[in-house]
Amino acid sequence: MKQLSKTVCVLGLGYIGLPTASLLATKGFQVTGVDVAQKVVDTINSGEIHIVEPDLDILVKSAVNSGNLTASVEPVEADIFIIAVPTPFVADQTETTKKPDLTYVKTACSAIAPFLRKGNLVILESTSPPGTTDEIVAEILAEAGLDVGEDIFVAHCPERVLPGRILIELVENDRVVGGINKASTEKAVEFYQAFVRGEVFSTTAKTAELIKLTENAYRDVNIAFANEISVIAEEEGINTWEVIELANRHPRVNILNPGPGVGGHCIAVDPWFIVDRAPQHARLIRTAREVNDGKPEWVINRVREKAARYKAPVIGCLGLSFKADVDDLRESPACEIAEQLQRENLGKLMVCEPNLAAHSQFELKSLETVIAAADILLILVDHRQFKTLKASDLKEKIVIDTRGIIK
Ligand code: SAJ
Repeated sequence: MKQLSKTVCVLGLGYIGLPTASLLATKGFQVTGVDVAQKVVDTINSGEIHIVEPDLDILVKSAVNSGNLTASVEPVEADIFIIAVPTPFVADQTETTKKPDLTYVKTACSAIAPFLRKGNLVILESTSPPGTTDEIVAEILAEAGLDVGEDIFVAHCPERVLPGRILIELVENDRVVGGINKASTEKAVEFYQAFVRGEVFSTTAKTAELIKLTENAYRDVNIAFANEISVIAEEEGINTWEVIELANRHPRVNILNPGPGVGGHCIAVDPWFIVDRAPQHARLIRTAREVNDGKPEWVINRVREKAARYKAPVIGCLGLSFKADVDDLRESPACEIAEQLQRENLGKLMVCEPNLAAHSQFELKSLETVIAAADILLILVDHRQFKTLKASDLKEKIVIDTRGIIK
């Protein structure tokens, strides 16, 4: 693998930017990581981290100690700029379609424009609607007065890593790189080939943007199918997990896992970017979003039915994060359910989330405490700590297992 002693400036030190910045630093690049939050910058400069991700603490510490990674609130001049900032929805939308909010991308582009020099490469990794790299990124960068495409090169290379496996997938996954022109694509491909073991594929910027959205919409549609089957099965009194397990023994069937809904900042968000772009055609994609977004309410209803049997039930909620073994609460259906149960005051709520030290709304309890006290046990996340639970330990309780972990 080639080692290049180039300088890189990474904008956004979150779940993608920080692992990317520290990986590059340990591969010999001189990296400046930029974040708007001073606290994040200070934490990283002291060799610590502000997010939970396996082995990231070790990587950041060694990157910072080597002198190759420095965090800052301001961008610096560099050979390569990587934009890894969030692309959420526009806040407070009452519409049925949600619109992407590109403010952070625009702000990051404006922030680096004054630091651009001839020969620089700018890569957008943030998930973005088709056209963003060509129309928004390239146009803002042109404010630097350089010829975009000739003097500076611009490409989109969507991140594809799975939280919980980020450091492995950053290196192992194939990547799709789309430049605003051929020269941009070539420069960006060369850069990724220096540290990615997977294959790096070339395309256009707009195609790369749609590929990323397609990947997450594909997953969302398939999870929606599993969630729909689970509701149908449960209401028939049939065990969902048995249906899926045995249906999956057919050689051409591979149903995903139902759950309490779909969360995270990716799969619950990105399909809307397609719906927003093509509302008349994206019918299946929209319906999948609605099915998955409707699942928490269905789970809450099951709790309401069970709670009605008690005068003052203790409801134990296991898990708050959006998926197993992470501390990330973004768009988490588990959080949505726990918050709604608290609002409705159906009983005494007790919450266990082993990946968080504290939560602003819930007083977190140990697994043992919740299990001992709960009349109704609601399993919302399949954290490894919960997977050891057995049906025989929970005999006296009503168990609502949204993840199918109790055998
Ligand atoms: N989920 C289910 N059933 C399943 C699989 C997942 O209910 O069978 C739920 C999870 O519990 C979670 C949500 O879906 O709430 C999403 O979890 P995930 O692990 O499938 O994916 P993310 O959001 O952590 O990461 C996804 C990945 N995309 C794909 O797998 C196509 C990742 O590779 C992307 O980089 C990431 O989105 C992103 O940043 O876009």
